Amino acid sequence: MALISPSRRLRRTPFSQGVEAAGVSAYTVYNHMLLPTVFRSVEEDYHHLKSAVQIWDVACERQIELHGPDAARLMQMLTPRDLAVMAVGQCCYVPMVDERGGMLNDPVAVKLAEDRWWISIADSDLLLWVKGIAHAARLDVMVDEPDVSPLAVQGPRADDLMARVFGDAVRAIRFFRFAHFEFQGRDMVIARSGFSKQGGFEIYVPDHELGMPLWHALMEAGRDLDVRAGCPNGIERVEGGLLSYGNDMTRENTPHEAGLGRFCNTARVTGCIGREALLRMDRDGPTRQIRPIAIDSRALPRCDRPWALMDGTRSVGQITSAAQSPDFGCGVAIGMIAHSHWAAGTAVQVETQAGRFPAVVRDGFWI
Ligand code: THG
Repeated sequence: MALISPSRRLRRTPFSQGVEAAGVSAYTVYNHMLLPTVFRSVEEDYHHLKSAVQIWDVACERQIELHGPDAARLMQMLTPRDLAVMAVGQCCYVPMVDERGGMLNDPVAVKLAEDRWWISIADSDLLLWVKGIAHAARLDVMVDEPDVSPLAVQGPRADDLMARVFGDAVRAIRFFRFAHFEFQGRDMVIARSGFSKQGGFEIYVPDHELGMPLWHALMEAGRDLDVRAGCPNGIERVEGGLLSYGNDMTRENTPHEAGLGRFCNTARVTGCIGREALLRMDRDGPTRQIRPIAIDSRALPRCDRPWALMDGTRSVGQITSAAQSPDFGCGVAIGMIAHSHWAAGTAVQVETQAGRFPAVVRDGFWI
């Protein structure tokens, strides 16, 4: 593939300099920003992520800040997940839908204070929707994108590395909780979260100038832990069933189809957008849904377009993410498949640009 021309519209991050020095070999574009996808090779990065610790430039997980008396009310308008039970210091994975119940984003909500929230967004222009809602509903709340850039520390040695830079107190942070720490005299929100199943943290870096000093401090402190620059890994995240908005689900899908029905408390949440549509979906149930699918393959082409899922000549769904797994010795995939074929054990075929492969629906993801 040809190169993509950089320009102001394709934003660099506070860590881009470190990423480049570490020898990044491929990027994708996410929220109009650079997101590394490969350093050495996807396979080598994968084995290293599962055995050591990596520093990830995930600044493209942009924050939408809600601040003001109506922040909590606006937040609950934006998601069918019940936020009444959410405490300050907590993070929540929250589906967001439009008035028809179509997925707009699947961000992580971060409750900083009763009247101050961050929405840590996936790849869609959610800021425009949130500003539009706040304005049209005449809410008393500031909606903005602050200069806050997440840096993830992921892998089995993440706790040890983080303790060296921030102190042993980071070890006490529970999953999807955060606490405040200091780095060079500045406050940083640190959460136990991240887009891998290997464990780790996300540091919300509060301005551009702190980016490279923090990057260097982590790299320095982790030398003997074999710390490396890394990025969300295309094999590991499919093994773990972590969904990618725009790939695995779009505005054409409901949270129920995306398997995110468990994060919707629509009956209880009276003020959320899309409520009527979601209640109908609660009643009827989806006719297609995301499933883990094992492909009988030795190697797979790049899954850069949806692959048809076939039962003979009949199309029964599509694969939206897939990769050959070194650890499981098969192709691992995320697919949207019709009710008639979604039962675990169902045999199907996958139509790729490199030909047809046999596949089987699984009852759970690999990790
Ligand atoms: N971290 C932060 N922001 C993000 C992401 C992130 N924004 C973009 C994108 N990732 C949002 N999508 C996801 C998808 C899955 C998870 C987090 C964000 C995730 N899921 C866990 C799981 O499915 O096992 C836990 C979900 C739960 O139980 O609450 O972590 O990664 N800051």
